[in-house]
Amino acid sequence: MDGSAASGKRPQTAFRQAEKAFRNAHKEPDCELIPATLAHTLALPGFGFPVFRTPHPAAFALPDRPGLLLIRDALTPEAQRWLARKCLVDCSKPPNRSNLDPFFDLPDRSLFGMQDDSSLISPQDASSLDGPLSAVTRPKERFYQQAQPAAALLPRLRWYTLGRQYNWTTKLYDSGSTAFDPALDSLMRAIAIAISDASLGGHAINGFDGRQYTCHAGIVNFYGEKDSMAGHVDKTEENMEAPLISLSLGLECVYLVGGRTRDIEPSAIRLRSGDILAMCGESRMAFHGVPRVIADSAPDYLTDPCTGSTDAGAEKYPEWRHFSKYLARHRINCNARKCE
Ligand SMILES: O=C(O)CCC(=O)C(=O)O
Repeated sequence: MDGSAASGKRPQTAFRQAEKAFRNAHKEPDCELIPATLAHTLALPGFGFPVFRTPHPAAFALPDRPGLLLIRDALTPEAQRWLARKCLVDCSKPPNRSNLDPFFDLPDRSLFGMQDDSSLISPQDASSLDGPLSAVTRPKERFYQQAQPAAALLPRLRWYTLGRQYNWTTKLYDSGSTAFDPALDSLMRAIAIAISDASLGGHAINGFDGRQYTCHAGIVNFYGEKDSMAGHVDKTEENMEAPLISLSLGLECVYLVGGRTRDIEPSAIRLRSGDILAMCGESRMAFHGVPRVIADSAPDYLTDPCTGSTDAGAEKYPEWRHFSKYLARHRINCNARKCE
């Protein structure tokens, strides 16, 4: 009899045990990645700069996680800087919603673009929180919140929702809808097309026709070095055949992916900046999470403050040194879903 049975406590699930081992004991990802076959090229012409390092990248699958597909180091350094600017500036502002919304009256600009602005951002006024979202996310601590400058709030930013706005409490897309960034949509669609008909040893990994792909919803997740994301399944989307496409930027992380229940021991992958992960088919129903972000692991082409100034469109954004400072200490995950 194990200790948990004797004490009457429920034993920890295999997923929970793995989360703890990878987080606290710093266990290293050890899963076997098997080369998979992409049937189409990875290409996005007319973007103004090369987006993908090669049209025929190395793709990998996991033998016991059907449907999961990893394309290593797919995005060029310039495309990664482009995506960082999209995630931190263009997408991180109203009307998209963030984890800070219930607590602060956020301005119409991104916090990232306001770091040198010393004006204070006020606590959210409870009377302005109307409708179904506010009923479930009413800030409990509003009386204790102080006004804050943007630079102090930025480390507390954990996510922004894109397109159809996901409500973490109701677990529905019931919080309105915003326009999905068209360039980001094109990028995700190019990936969806490239991974159509991907296979492993003659067996299909993804049977979804990427030409039908469009981004209805997405999340930009921001992780500091100590942050994690608990295991969960993304199953709100009506369309579970379309892949969930997920891009990594900045610090590396340990990514766990298991099966349909938490009792299945998950596999661990190290995700790096520029990687594309697609959850297709069966893996759309798999528990997954991020138990650990790995410090000091971001690539030089993101952390070097002197890089990026000649990138296409760079003049519209804050100087790269601000991004380089952020990316040296953070991981960004940008993911997209087709909902119907
Ligand atoms: O950060 C990641 O790679 C995973 C994000 C995720 O699982 C989610 O947003 O549902």
